Formats: sequence, structure tokens, C-alpha cells
Amino acid sequence: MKVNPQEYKSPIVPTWCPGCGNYIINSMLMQALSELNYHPHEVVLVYDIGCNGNGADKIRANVVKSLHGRPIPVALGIKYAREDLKVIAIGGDGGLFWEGVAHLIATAQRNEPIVVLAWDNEIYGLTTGQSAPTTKKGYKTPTYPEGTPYEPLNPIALVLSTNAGFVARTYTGDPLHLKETLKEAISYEKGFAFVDILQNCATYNPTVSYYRERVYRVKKPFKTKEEAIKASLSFEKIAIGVLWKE
Ligand SMILES: Cc1ncc(C[n+]2csc(CCOP(=O)(O)OP(=O)(O)O)c2C)c(N)n1
Ligand code: SF4
Repeated sequence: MKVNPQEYKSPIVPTWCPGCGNYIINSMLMQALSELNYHPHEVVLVYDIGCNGNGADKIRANVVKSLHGRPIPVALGIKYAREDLKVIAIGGDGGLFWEGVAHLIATAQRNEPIVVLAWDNEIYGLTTGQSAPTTKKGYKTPTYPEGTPYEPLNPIALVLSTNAGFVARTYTGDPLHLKETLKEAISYEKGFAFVDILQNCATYNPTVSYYRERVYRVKKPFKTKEEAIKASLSFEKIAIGVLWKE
């Protein structure tokens, strides 16, 4: 029998800002899991600290709110103990790409069998808008009032340079694309599945129209790593979809 998405519904009302992309990610995650016929008791979601981490009680499943930068090692420990469960680590761009970046690289390099979802709003959201690793050069924040001085980290190129089996990008401006991309990542059974979700931060970094003007859909994964890395490097035309699948 089909799993009803209502099984994932939490009684806790979200307190994200109006227009925050987290509403879309949270809702699409519930739909993706139910459409893949996972019941909540078969899923473990391990969150970072941050606005993303405040999603931990907005979904009814097995959840852990870990430490800042540490959802990946916690998720991996759970996966080693319970191979039968679908284990998903969730973090912001600050937590995953700065504080916890060593865990991301080491786990991806070993192609460990967990899913990692980056809720990438290109800003430190919860702590009120400081520059993060993916903040665009020149963007003014409380940490760099004159403009962020360096080029942003490219998470897709970073993970593509490891042995990760599955690498994808999507964005909160296209909820159906987001849901289908999550479904592909969660269904991947051959190792590490990474999704960079370009997420609107309505308060500190609104990006919906920026991405709407630039994204294009990749219909199937690139055949070679070289092609995938080359496509990932362009920020004028931004490829979304499954970019690499081993
Ligand atoms: C080790 C540690 N360093 C710093 C903090 C403070 N802190 C809490 S949330 C946060 C920002 C999180 O930003 P990001 O990971 O991008 O997530 P977002 O809030 O944007 O979802 C920081 C720096 C902390 N809780 N623990
Ligand atoms: S600060 Fe940004 S990421 Fe955090 S809840 Fe508000 S809109 Fe969302």
C-alpha cells in the first residue's frame, strides 16, 4: 500500500521567515520519502545546527539534531549500526562546507552509503547573515560590509573530485524538480549521494530570481567526470539535475 505523506506531518508549526526556501525543501522531502514508499520508522534524518536544523521537529521521522558541522559522522555511525535504514544527513552551507567540510570530503571519498542534502542558502542564516563558503563575491554581509572578498566555494566541483557515486543540484524555485532530484538521490543504493539544494534565504540572501534566470535542466547525468566538472564550473548558466551517477 502507498505511504501517505501525512505520516510525516509534524504537529510543530515552523518558524522560518515568510518566503524561506526551507518550507519547500521540508515539504518536498516528505513527499519524496512517501512516494518512494518509505514509512517514517524506516528513515533517519540527521540535522546540523542552523535554520536548516530547525527543520528537525517539522517532520515526523527518526530525527537527530547533531552538532554544528557534524551531521555526516553521526549519520554514518547510524548507518553502520542499522544498514536497513535510509539515513540522510542534512546541513547548511556553513555547517557542511566550512565547519564540517573534512567529514564531507572523507565520507564522499570513501563513497559511504548515506545521502547528504546541503540546504545551501549561501549564507549563515540562523546567526543573522554572515558570509559563508558559498556566498557570492562582492555580497555585503555583517562580516564583510564592503562585500565578501573571495570567490565562492563550488560544492558540486568539490564533491565531483571525490569518489562519490551520485552528485546532483536543484533549487527551491522549482519544487517539482527538487522533489524528483531528492527521489533519485534517496533511491541511489551504490554509495554516497550528494544534493546541493540552492535555497532561497528570504531575509539575508534572496536568490529566487537570480537562479530562475540562469538554471537549465540536465536531462541525464554526464557520461564523464570531466564533462560534469566542466558544467559545474559555470555560474552564468547553472546546470541542475543529476550531474553524475556511477
Ligand atoms: C561549533 C559551533 N560553531 C558555531 C555555532 C554557532 N552557529 C549556530 S547556527 C550557525 C550558522 C549556521 O549556518 P549554516 O550552516 O549555513 O545554516 P543555516 O542557518 O543557513 O541553515 C552558527 C555559526 C555553533 N552552534 N557551533
Ligand atoms: S534567516 Fe533565511 S534561512 Fe533562516 S529562516 Fe529566515 S529566510 Fe530561512
